[in-house]
Amino acid sequence: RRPAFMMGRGALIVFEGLDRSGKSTQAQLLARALTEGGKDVLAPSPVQRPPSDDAAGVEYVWRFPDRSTHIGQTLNTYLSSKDAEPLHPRVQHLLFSANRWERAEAIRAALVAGRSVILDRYTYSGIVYSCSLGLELDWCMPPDAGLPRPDVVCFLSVSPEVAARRGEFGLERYENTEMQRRVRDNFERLFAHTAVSDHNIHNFDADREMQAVHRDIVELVQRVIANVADSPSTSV
Ligand code: DGP
Ligand code: NA
Ligand code: NA
Repeated sequence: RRPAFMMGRGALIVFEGLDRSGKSTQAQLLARALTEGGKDVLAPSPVQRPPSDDAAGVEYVWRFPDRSTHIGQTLNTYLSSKDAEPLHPRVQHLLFSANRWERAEAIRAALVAGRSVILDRYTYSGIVYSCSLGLELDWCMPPDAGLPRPDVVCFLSVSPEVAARRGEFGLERYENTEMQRRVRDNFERLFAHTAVSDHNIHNFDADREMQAVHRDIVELVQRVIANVADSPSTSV
């Protein structure tokens, strides 16, 4: 590895998609591929841990919601328990956004240190799930304004048929066909919005087998990492 002062910044790589689109699997496969290829990454793994100086070659979870923080635990209780205290959609939205802000500085610090960061869900899920609960797109976007802007967004597109074959929905809130259909429509709406359409969003046909999807993602991300090295990190 080159010493940090000789390296350009890292890339912010975001995975988005419906529940059961394979985001977590692809994020982990990518992290492993980049790490083995000598790239310095902060990335998803089954265990959620904060970043540290010895992160090189080690896989980390950067999954939103990050359920390990105080706010994350509130969200976890709400998502996983049917008889949790009700949370108004606007309150939920601000908590999910705050949960991303809790990690903003650490993400930026990693990028500046030349380490790429892989995120399993980010602002796009945040906006889209909240819109699917009936909130207005233009109300949902401002709380995330100023968060580190992704260098690439990998959207894993899965058909309802294939998603259904991947097993029953879990027991969590929002894992039902009706909600997922709204979420899919709202991802389309958001990606067409002028504030977002120039983000580097790529669709991957995630109906294909895991390794085929993975190969396409690695090819794209390696180009992105090479290109961002000399450019400053910006904000959403
Ligand atoms: P996951 O841990 O990836 O299974 O995500 C948990 C659930 O929370 C999933 O159904 C998507 C939803 N979600 C993720 N981020 C947000 C957000 O910012 N706002 C809302 N309302 N829902 C979110
Ligand atoms: Na889920
Ligand atoms: Na996931």
